[in-house]
Amino acid sequence: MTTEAAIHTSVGTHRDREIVAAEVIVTCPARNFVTLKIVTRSGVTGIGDATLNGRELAVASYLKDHVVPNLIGRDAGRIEDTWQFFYRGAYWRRGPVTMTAIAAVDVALWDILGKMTKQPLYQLLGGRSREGALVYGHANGKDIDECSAEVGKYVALGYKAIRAQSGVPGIKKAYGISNLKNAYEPAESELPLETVWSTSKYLEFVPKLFERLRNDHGDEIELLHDVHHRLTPIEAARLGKSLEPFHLFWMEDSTPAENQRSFELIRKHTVTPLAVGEVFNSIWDCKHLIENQLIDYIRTTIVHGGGITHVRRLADFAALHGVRTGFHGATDLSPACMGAALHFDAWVPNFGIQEYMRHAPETDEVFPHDYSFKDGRLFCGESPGHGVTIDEKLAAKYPYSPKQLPVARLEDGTMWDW
Ligand code: EZ4
Ligand code: CO
Repeated sequence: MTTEAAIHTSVGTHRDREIVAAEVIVTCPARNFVTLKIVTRSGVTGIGDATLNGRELAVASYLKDHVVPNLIGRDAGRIEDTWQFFYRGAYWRRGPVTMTAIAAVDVALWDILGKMTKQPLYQLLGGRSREGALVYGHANGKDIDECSAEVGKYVALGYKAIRAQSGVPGIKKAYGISNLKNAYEPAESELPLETVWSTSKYLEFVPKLFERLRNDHGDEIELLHDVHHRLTPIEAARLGKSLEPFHLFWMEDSTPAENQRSFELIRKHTVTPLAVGEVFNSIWDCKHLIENQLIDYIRTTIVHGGGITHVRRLADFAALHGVRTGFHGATDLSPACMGAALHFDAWVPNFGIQEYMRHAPETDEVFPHDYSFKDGRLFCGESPGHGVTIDEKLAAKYPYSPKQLPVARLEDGTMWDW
């Protein structure tokens, strides 16, 4: 027989690789996560993160209602074809819900391929370019004193790069500030929390924060800052310029990026490196930014950018233009995303940095994983696939809890970007 079903390869026969089950698991161990689990006829299981913060059930429904019925009977080894099927086959292109769902399928299939070939994911991508991925942690405080003390704690933990966010005098609830007992979790209420924003107060304050951090912690530590889409392009240019003496590793999301040309204006005025893209879901969201070298780091993640298959394409495109990766890694991206990201980070030649907000202990227990932190870096493990599994029994003990992200208004009540 020369039919495909009879051809025996190192990844089994077509029959072995046939997808026989796919399940969407929604769980809330400290926060909500959506996970897709795919099982082959030979009993190999792979998982992919499908979490879209504040819109979790939209992705769960997209997967259950529209993707899972198409997965049954497919060859789990046809990763590229499956990606193209769900991307082109949806007719409706791109968008965070679709691309997150496609990513979940894609990552689960790469995980299965790793297990079938007994190779860690980084090996399938082309092998290691480095041992560990430089990560940045999150220091924040209600004021400069508290923020600086937190930076000190991260230095003591061995971090080489730290994102700093501080409460701003006159702004009641600035972005990125936790109560310090818990990690910062913006989706904290069932309906969006209303926050108030003042650009002028913020712009006056931020250079003072970084002046103090350089005074307290020296020049060697890498410092980062997230503007979280609050400024207009010219305001972003001013902030970048005023932060130049403190040589930040990057200024993140300084203005919304739907209009990619906005960054031309920022770039014209400042040499502060620019990072953007945690809300992007395809190469098309950053094509102009990358081609014109308007940014330095692209933050699109595996989970929201269509999985390994699409983000690899994006990273290769970025490499041609001197743009490096700096994946989003907040706690609303599950350990399954972090595992996949760390394998990608171990391989990708144009790696820059990886965001790392530590997950809550409950989250870590539901998603057993083999990555580990040492000396400011995260190291992916050597187990086949991406090295992250899900304890379904434990997951079932944490039912979904509706939560949405906050919104922001200017002081006169006008809706603004959160
Ligand atoms: O607000 O992940 O860089 N990190 C961030 C995060 C995002 C949340 C949104 O779900 O901007 O804190
Ligand atoms: Co951000």
